[in-house]
Amino acid sequence: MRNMRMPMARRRAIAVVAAVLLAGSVAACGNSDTGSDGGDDGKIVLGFSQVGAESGWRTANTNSIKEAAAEAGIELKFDDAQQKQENQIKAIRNYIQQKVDVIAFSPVVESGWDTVLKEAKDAGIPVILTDRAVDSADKSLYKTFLGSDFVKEGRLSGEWLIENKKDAAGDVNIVELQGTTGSAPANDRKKGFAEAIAADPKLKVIASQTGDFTRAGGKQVMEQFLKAHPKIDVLFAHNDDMGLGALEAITAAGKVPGQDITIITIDAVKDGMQALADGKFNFIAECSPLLGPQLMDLAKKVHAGEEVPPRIETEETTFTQEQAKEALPNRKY
Ligand code: GYE
Repeated sequence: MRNMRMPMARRRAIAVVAAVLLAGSVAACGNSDTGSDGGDDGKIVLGFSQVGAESGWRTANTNSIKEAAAEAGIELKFDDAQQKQENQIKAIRNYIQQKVDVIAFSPVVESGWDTVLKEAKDAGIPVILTDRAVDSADKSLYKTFLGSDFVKEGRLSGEWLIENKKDAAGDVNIVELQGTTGSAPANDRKKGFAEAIAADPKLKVIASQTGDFTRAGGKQVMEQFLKAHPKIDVLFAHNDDMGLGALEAITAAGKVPGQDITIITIDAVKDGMQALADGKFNFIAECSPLLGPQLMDLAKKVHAGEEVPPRIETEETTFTQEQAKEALPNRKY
């Protein structure tokens, strides 16, 4: 009855609001019931924020994601953050505004994600961490983390070195080229390696600095190491690219890589495997960049509201020079 006494304009306005609300809830139902809406053509829309294009690994990872999205019929929105966290946060906020169905990203560093992840959660958009982890205490901010065990990669590298240098007389001087400061692979590979070599007190890390996962960085920092330290026995590089850059510095300093200096790297991309097969590197712990197909699978599942395991680990191996020669012809990246 009271309604009847309302002015006509007011009643109309309420009707419009109600209609909009109803339409909104129908659309939202459609979303969760059918498991697809987003794209104009009904495809799932996945917003992906990539770290950058800093290494051979990253290029292979980007290709894998683009190819797998096309194959899975998922519409991919892709952004390259050029190794900057602020660019990643911007990209994620854009994806939230565009109401994509799923957000995935490879966090350049581990810290500082809680605010933007909370925004995605409040917008009801599921997030998948790809390749690298975040250190958020609230695990409900993302659905799952797909990627490698970086601590294990560091540990396997250290264990190989212990075995390789078990008969060495006197101190074994190690220099370390770290990945991007604050990134999960740099933190974890350093940790795993240090834990493993602690078992043999003659193995000593005499210098450790970031080369930012790039060839240029690896070369530049290795030049400094060679100038500052007359006796370097081992180089542990957190990825192939920095090791490849360091090769140039080592050769320029008149030393023979793989002989005068034992070189251990991580990734096992083609150029790294070639250096290993050629005797310039001595050991590589593999880290697979081919995460695309699993990521698309997970995107479909979280979009459909299915439960997924909170951690999905990539399967990996290690390579000696002999094993690299054998594996190289069939390497995909
Ligand atoms: O090892 C390195 C890249 O996050 C696992 O990032 C990845 C690392 C990879 O730049 O080459």
